[in-house]
Amino acid sequence: MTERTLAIIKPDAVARGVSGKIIARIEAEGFAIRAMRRVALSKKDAEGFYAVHRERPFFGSLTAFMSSGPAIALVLEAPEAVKKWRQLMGATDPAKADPGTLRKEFAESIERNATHGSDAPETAAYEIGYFFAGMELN
Ligand code: FUP
Repeated sequence: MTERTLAIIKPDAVARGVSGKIIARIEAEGFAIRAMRRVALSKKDAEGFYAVHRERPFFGSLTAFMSSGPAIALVLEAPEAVKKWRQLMGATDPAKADPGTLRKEFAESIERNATHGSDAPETAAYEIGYFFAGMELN
């Protein structure tokens, strides 16, 4: 069944000028891009987005990084998009990511790891709503 997920090309990848390569890969792997926007998150925006992680030791550093420069938010559509996009991203820590995954190729560290993807369809619905209004998704 067709599904949607929220993807983010994070500030490290945008700053290094590899967002085009990542978008090309998204299309080559068969995702439909249903929405896409350059976003400049404030610290508060990043804290809201990562609220589930607020007790974690890396929360302050992660939200500072995510608000350090422009990112690109996308809504990707495909059968089993959540799982498929997480497979394409690879493991959170690039040192553990499989060859051929985006994080293996583009991530610098577990924090500056190039891309984000929702971890479940319910999370995807919430995260898509965090960035995009319904009218942008028709
Ligand atoms: P993922 O779903 O792969 O993005 O990973 P998590 O939800 O576990 O973590 C969310 C983000 O927190 C990661 F993308 C990067 C950051 N993070 C750290 O900076 N340090 C850690 O030890 C774990 C995660």
